[in-house]
Amino acid sequence: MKILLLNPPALDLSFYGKRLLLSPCPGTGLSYLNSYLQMNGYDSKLYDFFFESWDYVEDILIKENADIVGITCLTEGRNNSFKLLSLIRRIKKETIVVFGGHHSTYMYDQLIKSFDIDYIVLGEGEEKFLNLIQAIEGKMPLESVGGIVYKKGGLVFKNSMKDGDFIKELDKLPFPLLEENLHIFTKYPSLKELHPKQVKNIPPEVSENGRVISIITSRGCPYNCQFCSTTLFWGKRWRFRSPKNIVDEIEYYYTHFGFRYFNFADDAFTIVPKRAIEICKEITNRNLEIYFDCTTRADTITDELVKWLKRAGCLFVALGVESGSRKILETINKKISPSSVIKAFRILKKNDLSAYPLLMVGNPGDNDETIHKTILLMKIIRPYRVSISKTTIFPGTDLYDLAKKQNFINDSYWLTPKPPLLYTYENSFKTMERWAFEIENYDKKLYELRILRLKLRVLGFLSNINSLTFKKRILSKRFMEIMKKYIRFIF
Ligand code: B12
Ligand code: SF4
Repeated sequence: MKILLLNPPALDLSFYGKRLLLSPCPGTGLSYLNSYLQMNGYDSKLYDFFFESWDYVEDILIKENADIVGITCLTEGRNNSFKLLSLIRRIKKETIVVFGGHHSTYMYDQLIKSFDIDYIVLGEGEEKFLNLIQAIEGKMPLESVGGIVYKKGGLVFKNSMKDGDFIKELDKLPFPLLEENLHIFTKYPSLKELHPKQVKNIPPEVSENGRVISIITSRGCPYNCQFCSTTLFWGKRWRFRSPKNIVDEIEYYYTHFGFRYFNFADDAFTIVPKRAIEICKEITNRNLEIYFDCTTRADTITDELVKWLKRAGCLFVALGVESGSRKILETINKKISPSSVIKAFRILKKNDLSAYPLLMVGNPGDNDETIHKTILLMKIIRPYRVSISKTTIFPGTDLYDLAKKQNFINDSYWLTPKPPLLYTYENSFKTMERWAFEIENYDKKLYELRILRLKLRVLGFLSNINSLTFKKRILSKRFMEIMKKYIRFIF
C-alpha cells in the first residue's frame, strides 16, 4: 500500500504574500503522521504543496500513483483541499481518500455528504489513521476504529471517539521525520526574509540563511475561549511531553540539520510554568546555543519563569491578551484580567524579555468604550509591537454556535469559496478597521515620529529630484494621506 500525505497548495499567495503568513514554517501534523506510519512499517511519503503550483501537484500525483491519499483540511484552505480531492479523482478515481485536520473534524458530516471523500479521521491522527489503514487492509474490523467517519452502502457512519482514542504518552510518538523532507523548509520564508518585528533580537549569524522549525510540546488546552476551537479538537485534557523528550528533538534538529531557531507552536506553552522551566533547564544544561519564541497566557508569567526562558534562549513571547476590557474578557471566557496582563508585562520588562500582545477587535460586546480600555492598557504596558485580529468565526467554537443562534451564519457557508467570516453581526468591518488602527497607533507621539521619519525619507528622495512642480504635487495633502496609509501598513 502506497500512502501519500498531502498539504494542499496555499491560498492565493499573490494576495497574502509569503511574508504575511503568521508562521514562517511548516506545520507538524502531517510529519507526525508520516513518521508514525513509517515506524509501523508503511510506505508513506509527505508532500507539502503549500507553495507549489497545481501543475506541479498534478505531475506528482501521476508519478506517485498512490493507493491511499491523506489530505489535511483547515477551514481557511478548505477549498484547496477539495480541489486536490477532485484532481485525485480525475487522475486515479479508485484512490482511497482520507481527510483529517481541523475543518474535517468540526464539519465532518457536511464533508462526507457533500464530497467524494472515503474516510474522515477526527482530531488527533496518528493512531486512528494507522488503525484505519489496518482496517482497510482487512486486519481489523472498521467498526472497531474509534474517531472515524465513513460511507458504507450509501449510508454515513460515525464511530464515536472513546476516551482512549487520545494518545496518552506523547513521548512514545516518533519525532517528525526530517531527512527526506528538509527541502520543504526551503520553500518557507527564511528568517532573513521576515519582517524585522517578526524576528526581533535574533543574532545575525542565526538569521543569515537560517530557518524556523516548529516544535509542539503539548496538545490541547484546559481553557475554552469563545473564539478558539482547540478544546473541542484535542479534548479538555491537556497532554504534554517530557522535557527530556522535547529537548532530544531540539538537539536532533540542531546537531543533524543545523536548526538554531525554534518556534514552540503550542497554543499556550507555559500553562504549567514549572514544566516550561524544566524544559528551559534541560536546554541550558545541554549547552544548546539555540533561540526560540512562544505563545502563552499572561496569567502564567512569573519572575522565575521569565528568567529561565531568557537563559534558555527565548527572544520574545506573544501573549494572548485579546482585550483591555474586563467585560469583554469575561464574555469571551478568557479567564484573565487586565491587571494580570499589566503584571506579566512588568515582569517581562524587568527581565528584559521582549513581549507583545495578541489582540482582537470585534468580539461580542465590543464598542468604542471597550476599545478605549484596550488602548489604555497598551499605554500602560507599552509593547514594542501589537498583533491585532478581527474576530473571525471558526467552526468548533462557542462563537460559531452563538453566530448560528443569531442566524448570522449557517453550515452552508462552508460550501462557498468565501474566507472564514468576520463577526460583523454587531460591528461593521469598517469599525473594526478603525479600532485596529486606533489601537495600533495608541501612542500618538510614536505615530507622529514614524510619520516624520517617513516624511524625512521622502524628502531625502525628493532632494534628488529637480522639478519644483513635481515636488509641490508630491507634497500635496492627498499624497500625505496615501503615505499615512502606507505607514500604517509597514509599521
Ligand atoms: C503552524 C500553524 C500554521 C502554519 C502551518 C499550517 C499547517 N498546515 O499545519 C501556517 C502558518 C501555514 C498556518 C496558517 C494558518 N493557520 Co494555523 N496553525 C498552526 C499551529 C500553531 C500549529 C500546527 C501544528 O503543527 N499542530 C500540531 C499537530 C500535531 O497537529 P495538527 O496539525 O492539527 O495535525 C494533527 C491532526 O489535525 C490530524 N491531521 C491533520 N491533517 C491530517 C490529515 C489526515 C489525512 C489525517 C488522517 C489526520 C490529520 O493528525 C495530526 C497529528 O495528530 C496551529 C495550532 C495548533 N497548536 O495546532 C494553528 C491552526 C492550525 N491554524 C489555524 C488558523 C486559523 C490558521 C490561519 C487561518 C491563520 C491566518 N489567519 O492566516 C492560516 C490558514 C492556513 C490554511 N491553509 O488554511 C487554526 C485552525 C482553525 C481551523 N478551523 O482551521 C489553528 C488550529 C489555530 C487555532 N487554535 O485556532 N498555521
Ligand atoms: S485561546 Fe489559548 S487559552 Fe484560550 S482556549 Fe485557545 S489555546 Fe486555550
